[in-house]
Amino acid sequence: MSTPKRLLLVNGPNLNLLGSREPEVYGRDTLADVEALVTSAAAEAGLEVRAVQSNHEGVLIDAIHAARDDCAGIVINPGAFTHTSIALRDALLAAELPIAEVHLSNVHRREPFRHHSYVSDIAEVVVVGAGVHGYAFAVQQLARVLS
Ligand code: CA2
Repeated sequence: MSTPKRLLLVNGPNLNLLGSREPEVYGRDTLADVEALVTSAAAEAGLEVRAVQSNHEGVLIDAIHAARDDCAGIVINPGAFTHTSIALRDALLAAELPIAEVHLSNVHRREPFRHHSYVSDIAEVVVVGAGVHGYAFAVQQLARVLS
């Protein structure tokens, strides 16, 4: 039997606060709920998940570098680093893995500084404004890309 393929789930700064503040913007689900949802959606597609959340750019970059060795794709909500981090973009490019970018909120209906993403043009899949369900959809679409 072959080894199951693995996805890296990356959640960026402040997403550890999910469910505790701003429910009108980000919903009531917690980060643990998101990780369970992604694990379940991935299992349905025969994929495993390694989850990382950090408020530190370098920690996220190290996790993305490590994914190159043992992951088949990356599901990422980079949080505010979406709009600022060329370093994160470079790490994603270096990983040479298919990327699904997820945002809980519809960033295009928010402040202009949230309209630009350093990730979208290097992602296979971009899902915005679908709340936590966007993560499950991103997994399904990434699985399709990988199959
Ligand atoms: O909509 C998204 O998923 C975002 O990536 C969330 C980021 C924001 O900077 C992006 O523009 C869009 C912010 C995550 C903050 O998460 C919180 C969750 C609960 C309470 C406070 C912050």
